[in-house]
Amino acid sequence: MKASELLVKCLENEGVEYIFGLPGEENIDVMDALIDSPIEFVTTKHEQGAAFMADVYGRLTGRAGVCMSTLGPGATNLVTGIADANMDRAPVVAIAGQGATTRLHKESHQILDLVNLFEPITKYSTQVLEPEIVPEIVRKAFKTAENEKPGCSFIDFPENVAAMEVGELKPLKKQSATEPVAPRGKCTSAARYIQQASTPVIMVGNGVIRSKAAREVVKFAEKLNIPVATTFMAKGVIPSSHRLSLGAIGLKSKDLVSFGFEIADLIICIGVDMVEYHPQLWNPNGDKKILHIDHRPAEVDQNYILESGVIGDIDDSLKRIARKMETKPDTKIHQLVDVIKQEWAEHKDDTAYPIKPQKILWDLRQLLDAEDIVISDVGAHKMWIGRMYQAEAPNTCIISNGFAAMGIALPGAIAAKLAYPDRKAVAVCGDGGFMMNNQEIDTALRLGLDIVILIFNDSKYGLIEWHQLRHFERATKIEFTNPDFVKLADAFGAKGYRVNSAEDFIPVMQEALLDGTVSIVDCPVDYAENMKLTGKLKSLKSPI
Ligand SMILES: Cc1ncc(C[n+]2csc(CCOP(=O)(O)OP(=O)(O)O)c2C)c(N)n1
Ligand SMILES: [Mg+2]
Repeated sequence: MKASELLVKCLENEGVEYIFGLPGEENIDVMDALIDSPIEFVTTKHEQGAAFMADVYGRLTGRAGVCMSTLGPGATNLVTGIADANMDRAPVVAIAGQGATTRLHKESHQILDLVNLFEPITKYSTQVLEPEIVPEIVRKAFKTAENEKPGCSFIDFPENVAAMEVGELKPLKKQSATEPVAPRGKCTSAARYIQQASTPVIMVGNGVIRSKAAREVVKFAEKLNIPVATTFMAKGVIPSSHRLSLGAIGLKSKDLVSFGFEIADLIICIGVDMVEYHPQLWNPNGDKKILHIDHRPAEVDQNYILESGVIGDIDDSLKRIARKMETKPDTKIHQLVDVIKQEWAEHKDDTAYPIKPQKILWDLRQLLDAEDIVISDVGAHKMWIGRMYQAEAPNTCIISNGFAAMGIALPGAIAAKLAYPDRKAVAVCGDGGFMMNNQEIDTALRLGLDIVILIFNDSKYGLIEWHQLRHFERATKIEFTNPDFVKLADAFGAKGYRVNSAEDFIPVMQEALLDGTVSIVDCPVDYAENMKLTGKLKSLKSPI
């Protein structure tokens, strides 16, 4: 057996279904070994697309998504997607071919020190220097990527090592550690802090989704009667329609939910990770009492000083804390729930065109089932989705808010459809982000996937215009020209639609969702709403 065949056996042993990537000269041995494997290699049009697919696959399944490239330029093309996965805490294993070990010591065609390149954007970055160590390296890569907090592993596989004979080595047994539980004293003191608090609020982060503790969070909130706000990356942990849901927190400016945090005398942070949302934004004076319930100790931050931390399996901690607790009375924060929900519905009957982002998202919600998946790209549309899209279940609204890289949504929708073939997958993109990875339409078509790409069309880098206007009251260099998206769809062999009025949106989307192929919906959006929101939030008076 060759080392490349052993690598593939090790990947099979890890339960890998798909490898997203691009073949190259230096990974031909692995590509050849894959012919005899049940693992499906998904050929993408760009390595960045492959990395984003692995990223979203990992985030949705909790099992490492795998992507592969060749050396040099193939590997550098992986970088953005890998950095995104690593910072969004999505488990990914990236493998790159490399030149032979006989030429790594000198200047040589396409040779780059990949282990060092990937070091700051992974949890583990290594090179296979001997064929015998393949089983250990693969096992370690998956274990490291999948363990809390998840992230990326990178394996550099030189071509001469890949071709070497290894004899009959076997993959290592898959083992995963059981999360330790929190000490009893910590649960008791957490219960005491909550008991003493008169106006507590819960803030939930993506750690809850990763550890599949959403149901327990809802039970905990219900038993204690405490309202819950989620980060953008934790949308759906508590259904938006729930009587205790305050929606999501994530804007840089003050928002309705901020009034709840302002008056709260205890903020119970569950699975919260500050890469998702900076604590300075909800605790500007650093004086809030914070209870941190998570798998891992909190990051050090002057705006995140803890009253107490409960470190251990989240599900278990919540059960044990709740057991000691009585239901608490309603507080003023409860009154925010209705105010926030009224705002989601404010523009549902608006017929203005271009369409208001609020109206698009309201209508989109009506068209999708609770388990269908929306993947947001990065831009102004993400802010609206984060703030207003009503997610009803965890992992049904994927937002990148750690690294926040444009271009994730279309490859992400491909991964979502592969992970959950029975659910609908809608990539909601800005026109800028869509154009960064639109070539993956071909990948989706080749795979025979039905996905809908909904483009918020403003012919601008809308979010940047919004920032510029907020800071300087004028904007620069944010405009661009789009291709005709309907013709672009046609050129790929996909379906293309243009929304010509607000009333058009639902029927067009209904058709697109039923097409059974890749459909692109070009939807002109009215981003005048961005600055209107800024103005509104600036002069917001507390409704409670
Ligand atoms: C890869 C990448 N480049 C640049 C940025 C900075 N950035 C964030 S949003 C944005 C503009 C997004 O424009 P578009 O995709 O059209 O979405 P819109 O804001 O118009 O909804 C930019 C340039 C980023 N997050 N990621
Ligand atoms: Mg745009």
